Amino acid sequence: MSQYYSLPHLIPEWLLPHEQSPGISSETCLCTRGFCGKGWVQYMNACYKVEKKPKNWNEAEMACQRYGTHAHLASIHSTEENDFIFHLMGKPLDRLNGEAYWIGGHDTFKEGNFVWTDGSRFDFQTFPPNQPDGLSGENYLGSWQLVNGHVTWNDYVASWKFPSVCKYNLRNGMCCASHAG
Ligand SMILES: [Ca+2]
Ligand SMILES: [Ca+2]
Repeated sequence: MSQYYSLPHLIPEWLLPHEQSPGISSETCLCTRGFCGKGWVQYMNACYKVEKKPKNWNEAEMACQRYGTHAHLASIHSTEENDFIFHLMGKPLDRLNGEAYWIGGHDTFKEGNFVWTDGSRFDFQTFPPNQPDGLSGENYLGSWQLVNGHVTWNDYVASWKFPSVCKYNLRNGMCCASHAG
């Protein structure tokens, strides 16, 4: 990862002094904008795709991977990203009628130790009180439940059928390669 990608999201690109941003060329900057595939929506340096058709968690993850481009069920790393996806999914509010959606977190390797299927760090979480409750087989993260205005997650068994959200990161090499044909 270049230094560029580790910068706080809230700093607009044009505020970055060039002399302190080695590695940012006009080419890499171009490559981080507007290069999501058709049907994907860009937010920051990643692309997202809504999968409306309900699937179980494993099917949902495999469906994301079938898109190639290193796509997986979405990992989420900030409140802003979590809120973005909530709106992208169409604000599903009736969780009692299955209106949750799958994201890429699971704790199948070690109970209570959640990881993301895309391999990124599990550095953000937003669970309501009493979740994750780690009930038998509840090893897969879905969003949501609105608690005090926050979009929160729950651990579910994989067999629930929910819509899902795929994500892939825009990487310089990948988008420049596709740009070059
Ligand atoms: Ca668990
Ligand atoms: Ca649970």
